[in-house]
Formats: sequence, structure tokens, C-alpha cells
Amino acid sequence: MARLTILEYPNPRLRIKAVPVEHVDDSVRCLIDDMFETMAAANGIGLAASQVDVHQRIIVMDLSEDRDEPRVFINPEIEVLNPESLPYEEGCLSVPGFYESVARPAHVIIRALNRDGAAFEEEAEGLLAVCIQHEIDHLEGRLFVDYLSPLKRQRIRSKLKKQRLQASD
Ligand code: QAP
Ligand code: CO
Repeated sequence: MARLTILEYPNPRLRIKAVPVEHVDDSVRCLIDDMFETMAAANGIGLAASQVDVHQRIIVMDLSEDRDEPRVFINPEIEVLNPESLPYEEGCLSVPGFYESVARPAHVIIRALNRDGAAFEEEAEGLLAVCIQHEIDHLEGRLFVDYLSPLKRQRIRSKLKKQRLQASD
């Protein structure tokens, strides 16, 4: 397994739209393992392949306290069951150190392939519903900061730039 580099905002490669996976084969499973390792090392709960500069429709997630409930979503689609939107404080491994409230539909059905290439369906509310929509946004080249005001977004950009300058002293 290998730890991959996570692209950070405002890297333009985060804007690339990911393509569907055609065959769930060993190379895809190897990438998934590397994504889990990368996410765990960064203390994340969700990671899209786009964030590690692989522009294929693959998401890994682990929402459990003990990091023992790995979830994989390949070519995920969602159907909104209840369009009522609820706000949630979101963060992102590509926007380290920043959390802001974003409103999204609260109740969805997820359809995806698992790591064996088998189709499954799952109803999602709460954090799972938020996280899958956040990660599917990555596959479309969208980030949670896109939902914020231009002023907030600009502040985050400048602060990240400063943080990076300091980190490279
Ligand atoms: C997406 O985000 C998410 O700023 C996953 O310093 C997050 O795993 C969906 C992280 C919240 C819904 C709610 C962020 C780790 C991890 C940071 C993450 C940081 C360290 C973010
Ligand atoms: Co993210």
C-alpha cells in the first residue's frame, strides 16, 4: 500500500470531472487500498479519487469511531428522497483547517458498485447523506467552498496560501 498526495484548494486539478470506472479490477482495488491508507493517515472520513489526482468515479469513506467500517462507492449516483435541506459543518482534506456550514438534501438513496464490482443500494440520512454528496461533488470538480460567499471563499484561499508559505519556511 502507498500513501498518496492530496491535492489542495485552489489546485485547478480538483476541477477535473471524473469518468466512470469501466471494470472493477485489481488496479482499481489497489487504488482503493491506497486511498484508505491516505485518508486514515490524514484523519479523514471521506476521500474521492479526484483528491489524489485520479479522475475516476471512486469514493472511500469510514464514518466509524474505530475506523473499522470501510465503505467503497464506485460510479455512485444519488436520488433525493426528501428535498428538505439541512445545514452541516463540513470540512475537506483538500481545504485543511476550515469548516463551514453547507445545506444539502437530508435524505437520499445511494446506488453504486462495491469493490467486487457488484451493484448495491443504500438509504442515507445524517452524516452519510452529507458525506456522499460532498464526495460526489469532488467527482464533478466541485468543492464545499463553492457553496460559500465569495468573501468567505477568498478568505479561505488567502489563509491557506499563508499557511503553506509558513509551512515551507
Ligand atoms: C467530507 O472530509 C466531510 O480540515 C470529508 O484539518 C466532512 O474527511 C463531509 C479533515 C465533514 C461531511 C462532513 C479536514 C481532516 C477531514 C481538516 C474529511 C483537517 C483534517 C475532512
Ligand atoms: Co472533500
